[in-house]
Amino acid sequence: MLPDLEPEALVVLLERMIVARRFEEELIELAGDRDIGHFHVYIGQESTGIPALSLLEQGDLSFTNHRNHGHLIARGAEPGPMYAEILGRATGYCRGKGGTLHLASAEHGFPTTSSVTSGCIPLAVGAGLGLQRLGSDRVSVCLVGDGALEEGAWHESANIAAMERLPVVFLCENNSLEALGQRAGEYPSSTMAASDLTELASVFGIESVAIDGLDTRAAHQTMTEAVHRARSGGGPTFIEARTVRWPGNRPIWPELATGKTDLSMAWDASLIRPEHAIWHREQDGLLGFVRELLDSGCVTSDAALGLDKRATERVREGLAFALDSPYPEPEEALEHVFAPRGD
Ligand SMILES: Cc1ncc(C[n+]2csc(CCOP(=O)(O)OP(=O)(O)O)c2C)c(N)n1
Ligand SMILES: [Mg+2]
Repeated sequence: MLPDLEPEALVVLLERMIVARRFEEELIELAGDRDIGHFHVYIGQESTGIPALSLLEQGDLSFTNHRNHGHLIARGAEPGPMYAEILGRATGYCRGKGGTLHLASAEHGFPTTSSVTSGCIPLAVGAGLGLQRLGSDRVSVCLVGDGALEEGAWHESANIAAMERLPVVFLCENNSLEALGQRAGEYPSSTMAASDLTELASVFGIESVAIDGLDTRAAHQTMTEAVHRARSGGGPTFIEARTVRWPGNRPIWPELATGKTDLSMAWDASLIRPEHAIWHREQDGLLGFVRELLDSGCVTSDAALGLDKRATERVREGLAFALDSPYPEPEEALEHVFAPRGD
């Protein structure tokens, strides 16, 4: 049981985790039918980002990367304009000019998104500096993968964040632990000399902690402490969430390797087939969270299925809205691209 969360709040977390999962399962299916360009999915990391980001408040800023879909859903973004953005439609959050790789929504606390690996780090630190200088108690959250820490931008930004005691939380989702590497045909993520990623932050004197990315409670609790530290002038925190790479994320193009998630597997183990059994039994944070909520009596299996039905309908309605939406007019190509000159 998550100690400081009411049952209603836990159900909201579960619903967001299901929406994030269904959103991307539909997306992968769509990509099988039509060419929508390259994209990355957050499947398998929901148990980190959803509890961590859902606790942010209005005015808190977050800067994410190429694996952003779950992060936006965590902060309340809607499937319709997200799909529209991915499909380049005028009704997307960035009017179709950002696509999946630069999917951002200022109204949900994502001013801009960079898929340049590590690009969001200086953006988040700069925003933290701005918030501090303005005397605000808002925080800036930097969402990166382990690969981003290979870049020089990490070291410069971490140094400044530490020296200035900036209100920044670095949430690094390390999905390299299970990766078999390039020779096995997998996507390379990071190759580090450091044996422990937290050392890359603690060397600057930044408070650093590693958590199990499948542990929803740990993600929520650690983020709560980090945000409190940032809001009260205690400076930055680095959280490394050790996550398991979803089998469908092993090839460069996402595949529905484990099929569409059947939530019933959480309470009926006889539905788990031998293929990917370890994933379904132990490594899927969504199924794990359902089990946790069932055990603590927060939801029943019927209630979980009801949430799933609602989430799936919401996602499908969003996709229909996006597919029905127009492309931007060619005359709009240069609108909202450059900041207006202040005279
Ligand atoms: C500067 C730069 N180099 C290379 C790439 C190509 N690229 C896209 S995702 C990725 C891996 C990033 O790894 P990580 O930050 O750990 O994120 P993950 O995909 O593992 O979640 C790379 C190298 C890029 N986007 N930007
Ligand atoms: Mg990675």
